[in-house]
Amino acid sequence: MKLKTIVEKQGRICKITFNEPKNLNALSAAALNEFHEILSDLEQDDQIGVVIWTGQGKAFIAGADISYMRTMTPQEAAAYAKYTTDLYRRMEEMGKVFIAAVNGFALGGGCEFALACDIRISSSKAKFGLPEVSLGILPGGGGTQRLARLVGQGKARELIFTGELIGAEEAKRIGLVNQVVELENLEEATMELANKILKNSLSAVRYSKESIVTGQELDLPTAITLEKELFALCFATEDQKEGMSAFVEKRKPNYK
Ligand code: CO8
Repeated sequence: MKLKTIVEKQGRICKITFNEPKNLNALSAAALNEFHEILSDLEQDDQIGVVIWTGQGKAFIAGADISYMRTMTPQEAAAYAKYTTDLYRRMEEMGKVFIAAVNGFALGGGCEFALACDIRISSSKAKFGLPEVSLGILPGGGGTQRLARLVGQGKARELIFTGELIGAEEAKRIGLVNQVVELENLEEATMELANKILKNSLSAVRYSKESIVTGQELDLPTAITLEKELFALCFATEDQKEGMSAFVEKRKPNYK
């Protein structure tokens, strides 16, 4: 039974709502456990192609649980960071598209969570930031790495060194989020995006993600070689045959 989240599966979409609004959805150890369990379930579920994460109340995720971290030893902090970064890495490595529907505060580990998703759609009311240095720590959930990869070194350093929060429009301007909508339209906009993705071949989307995620960790020639191999693998799928036949026969593809 899930205590911290509401998990709703509908067709090929799974929506997960982090439901601890009282603590602004701070990442407690119990919540992290539950998120890992959800990912284990999703790994086994071939039906699901798109996963949407959102939060209940005024926060998406207000960060790691500060009360929990306060008395940690360096060894405990390392284990906590590993457990958290493993979770984010699992989302990157899974052959599904993860969308963060950022309803409110996405701070610290919450911003890092959104950064590990493939696409971010934000409510106009959301706020983003990595305020860790104001607490005497650094963004240990991948923030020092993923933020710079998304928005560039200069802006990432500014955000991390000042710890300042930015609004949704500024987040969009710097490329941290893909789209900003009013809060009441967040669900609709997210579903619209999910459905656009789901019209396509999910095996092709999965191979594209693998090429992008793995490729950005390689030098360019090696990444291009990987892309070529994955491109060739597409030709072993039913989806390639269906997609190209549908084009030639001037009909819509019917992907399995
Ligand atoms: N941890 C624990 N409790 C929190 C957190 C948090 N991150 N954020 C909010 N809460 C709690 C508050 O303590 C408060 O509890 P209570 O009602 O019992 O006093 C409740 O949520 C409501 O919060 P506020 O009253 O503060 O609400 P406001 O609207 O006044 O303020 C803010 C909203 C601005 C979001 C404010 O709550 C805030 O600044 N929160 C902390 C944000 C922050 O610093 N986040 C970064 C944490 S550090 C981190 O994430 C490190 C990640 C490292 C990677 C993970 C691997 C370890």
